[in-house]
Amino acid sequence: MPIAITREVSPSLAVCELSFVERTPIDIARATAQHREYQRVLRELACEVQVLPAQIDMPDSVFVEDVAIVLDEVAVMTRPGAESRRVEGASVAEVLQRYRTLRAIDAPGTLDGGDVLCIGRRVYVGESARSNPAGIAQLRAILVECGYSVTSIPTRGCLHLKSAVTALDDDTVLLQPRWVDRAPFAGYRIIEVDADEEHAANVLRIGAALVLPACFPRTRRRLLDAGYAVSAVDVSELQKAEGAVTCCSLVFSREPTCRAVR
Ligand code: CIR
Repeated sequence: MPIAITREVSPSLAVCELSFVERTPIDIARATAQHREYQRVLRELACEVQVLPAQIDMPDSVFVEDVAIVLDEVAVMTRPGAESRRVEGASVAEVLQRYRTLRAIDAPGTLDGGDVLCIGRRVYVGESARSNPAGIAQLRAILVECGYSVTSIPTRGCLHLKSAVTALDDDTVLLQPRWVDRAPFAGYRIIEVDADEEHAANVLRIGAALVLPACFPRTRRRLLDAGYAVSAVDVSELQKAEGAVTCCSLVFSREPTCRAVR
């Protein structure tokens, strides 16, 4: 059973960081209800959902994906690109250290988990406003030790690499061609998002199942037609905070396959 670490919506979510989305009012009660429904869907997909308490002084802390990268061998605590988010990692690290050896990205490196896409033994890292070359180099050094290849990929016009591309299985990616080039993913089958659903490339993969925001029915149709099982969740209030579905959890298997080498 995979573990999914989540954190309750902060009452201060409305003052979140925003980069490519205009600020509009966020209904916190609705965001909380949507987040609970998201957690329910994860449980339905056989995840053991762990819930950290809300942090009033950390507006973006519901987006736990950005503070850590959890692989079978190691968990890497990031140093988020937005300074306001650098306090979020400590309580997540407390939970993760029960399951994995922890490593960390140090200054001057910055890295957001939303920029890190793992497909099998391949790791793709977005060169974004949040993840800098020093952070990417540190991640590369840690993961190469564990036997992963690490490829950095420029993004444009979006917050993170995983805003632009996510994996549907180990051979297929879902991609928004406006925000990332297809070329680095030429070895995969590429499904593009529907042209009218700009933000639809961020899909959460739990085993063979996929979770997609409910507001992208056309892309969902494409995925269903390609044979995937897709659960739709309404995350409209979290999307106003520039969040999506991968960012609200850290999903990993309980048992590491081997220990990190140092
Ligand atoms: C931020 O700008 O950091 C948050 N408002 C949204 C983070 C979303 N994270 C993600 O998609 N991995």
